Amino acid sequence: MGYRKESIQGLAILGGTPAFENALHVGKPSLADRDFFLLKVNAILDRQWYTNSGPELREFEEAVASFTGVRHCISVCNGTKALEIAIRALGLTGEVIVPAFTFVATVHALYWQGIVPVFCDIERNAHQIDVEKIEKLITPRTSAILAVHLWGNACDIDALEQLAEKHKLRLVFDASHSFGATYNGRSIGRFGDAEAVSFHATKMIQTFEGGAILTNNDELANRARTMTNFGFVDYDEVSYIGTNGKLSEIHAAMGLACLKYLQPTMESYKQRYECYRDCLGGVHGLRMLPRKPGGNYQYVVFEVTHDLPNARDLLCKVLKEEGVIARRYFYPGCHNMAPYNSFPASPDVPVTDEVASKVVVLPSGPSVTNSDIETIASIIILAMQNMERIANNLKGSV
Ligand code: T4K
Repeated sequence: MGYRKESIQGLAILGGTPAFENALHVGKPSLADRDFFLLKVNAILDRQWYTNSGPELREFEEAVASFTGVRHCISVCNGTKALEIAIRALGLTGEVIVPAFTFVATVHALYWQGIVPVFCDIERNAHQIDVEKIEKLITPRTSAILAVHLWGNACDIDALEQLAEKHKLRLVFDASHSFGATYNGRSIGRFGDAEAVSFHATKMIQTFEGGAILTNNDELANRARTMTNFGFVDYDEVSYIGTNGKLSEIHAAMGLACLKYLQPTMESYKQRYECYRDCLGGVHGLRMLPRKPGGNYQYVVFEVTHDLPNARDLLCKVLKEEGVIARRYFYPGCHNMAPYNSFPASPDVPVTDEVASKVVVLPSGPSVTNSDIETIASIIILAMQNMERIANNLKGSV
């Protein structure tokens, strides 16, 4: 890191930035047992069975299903595809209610299938979909609610299940952030009609790229698995439209290598979260997002509540110049991104708009040490104390 106290205080800053790949990033990949992975790579090469439901994939799916306590795990090539296939296999149509504050893949997965996303606001405390605002968005065209367990915390599953039941809607969860998290003591992955997880390189369990559909519904699982493999139910027999959503053997092997380290990985995320809380809890102008019981600690999320309206962006700029790549996830909100920003009616999502202008996600991957966190915290504290001066010095550049 290029941290220099004098430079920040003098605010002549912004020189000597380290190379991008040497900076501290939000999403460094999780630990994996490297020797175990390499042994598996050799076995895959010897076996010459590289994809199409080989032994590594089957073992990975069984391990994920057993860990989450769900009947079926259908692994796919990424989390976006997991959402798309779940949506399609459930036969969703018309409109689906989805939070405006999420990674854009959640919303794209709907629109890609010709389904209109109807944006719901989030609640203020933990940024989850605001269940109380859903009911007024339901129309005769609504087929489902697609809720997101944002930041590794479960959303209000009981209330969502009741609402879905009352209105006879399907309920799907985007659990991309939430592997390893629980809700009332039960693993995320077991709720709703289906849950979609991501095993992207930046996630708690990663397969380079990857994802899975988790469900207890046998029929849905069967359909999703068939759709993942072009719709084939037998050699030469296709029963419905499918796609190529398969995860390869080498990806599955990486997943197994990461699963071996799941407990220490989760523990290390918790430890870094607590270090941030100890260093930055109570700093004026900052609010650390609370972790809900059972949350997995994957994301370290703050809101910059400083009076200056662009304080969050100024802080990100200072951090970047000091070699810390903090992220403004999920700015500016999906409803403000194309093509959704040209929908005829703008959604009423004031909390999303406010939160999107305040959130900063700090580096918390396994390569981030306590000493890195202390340094990041020092930069942030200095920047918060000098925000007006930073704003003057950077006028026009942010
Ligand atoms: N739903 C939700 C709620 C999601 O958050 C996501 C994905 C999805 C659905 C879709 O799942 P996938 O189809 O992706 O499986 C990243 C991830 O690419 C994305 O998976 C994730 N959510 C999203 C929150 O973050 P970007 O555009 O921020 O990625 P990028 O390349 O800037 O990487 C983030 C940081 O991680 C960088 O600062 C560098 C570091 N990094 C990244 C990679 C790929 C590494 O250190 N090593 C790496 O290999 O989207």
